[in-house]
Amino acid sequence: MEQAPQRTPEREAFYRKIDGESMTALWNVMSDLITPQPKSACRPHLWHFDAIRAYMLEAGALITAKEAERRVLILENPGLRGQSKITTSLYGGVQLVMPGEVAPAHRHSQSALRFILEGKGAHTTVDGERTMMEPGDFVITPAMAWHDHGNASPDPMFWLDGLDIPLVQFFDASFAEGLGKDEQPVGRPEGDSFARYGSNLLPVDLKYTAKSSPVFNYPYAHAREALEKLKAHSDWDACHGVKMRYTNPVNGDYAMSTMGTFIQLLPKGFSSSRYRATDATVFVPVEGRGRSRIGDTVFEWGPKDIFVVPSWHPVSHEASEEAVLFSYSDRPVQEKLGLFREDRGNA
Ligand code: GTQ
Repeated sequence: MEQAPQRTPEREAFYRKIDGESMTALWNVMSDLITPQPKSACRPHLWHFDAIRAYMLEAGALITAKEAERRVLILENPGLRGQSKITTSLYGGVQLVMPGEVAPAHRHSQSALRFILEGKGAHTTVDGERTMMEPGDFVITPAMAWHDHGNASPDPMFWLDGLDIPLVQFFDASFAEGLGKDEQPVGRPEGDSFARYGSNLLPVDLKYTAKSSPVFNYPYAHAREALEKLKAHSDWDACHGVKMRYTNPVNGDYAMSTMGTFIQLLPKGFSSSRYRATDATVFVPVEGRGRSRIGDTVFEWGPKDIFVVPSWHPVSHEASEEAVLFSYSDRPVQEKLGLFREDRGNA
């Protein structure tokens, strides 16, 4: 694209005149609007879990989950401060539920994913079914599903919340309501959805039209076992190691329609090729240690740290110990709209 044309007194006078009529000249803004490559305000960033955890426990002494509705510290991308965004299109936050607490039932048009960081024995109830959560589990709250969280365990429970808040905001499509009580009634036994939809089986006459997967807890133990099996076959992807995406078993699509979720294993000593893609991605190491180079920035990471790779920034990973990384991005949306692009560095 060409640079903006020169400004002259006649042109300036014209711009002022049309400005009063709520109009502006395309040729002055064209090169900012239609860029040859993605130009993002989003920046690479890493939050250490130890720091997040300490601040969260401070927040735990300041406010209850009930009063806060959700006791969450938002992870704000440093290039997008004040906007409650971890990337341009997605939200990230860390939620704490203390022993004995309940985060009261509500529902909204935003979809949420939970990725469990620490603690065992807290639960979430989604549309009448309860699931217990453990570290590494990926749990879904679909759009407009009633949900409340509780912790009957003796330990604080921490998880990462990923929501499509900025996408819903972009479309001005936000709806939300409270149930008016702490907990919704539980109508199905625990494990019902997993047995019905998550066992390589489906109900014989299933007519399923919802956008989100009917499986709402993808246990870490299952994902980890698959990765363990797959790493033995050394056909590791040069950019990703062994990388899998979470799927909706009904149609093989992403588990959620607005956020793609992934789990990958980097074998010890593995060093990945540079990769870039248009989906800015939030990574959460679950096990192991390593480092990621994002453009000129290098992050050393360990379990439960959280880092962001912005759109079209080249990234490469190195695992000093065998590592497992969870990640999420807006890739399903970009794919559906025909916008997703990737560069595996071999072009
Ligand atoms: O747990 O329902 O981080 O509604 C932000 C908004 C969590 C939740 C967040 C929410 C929730």
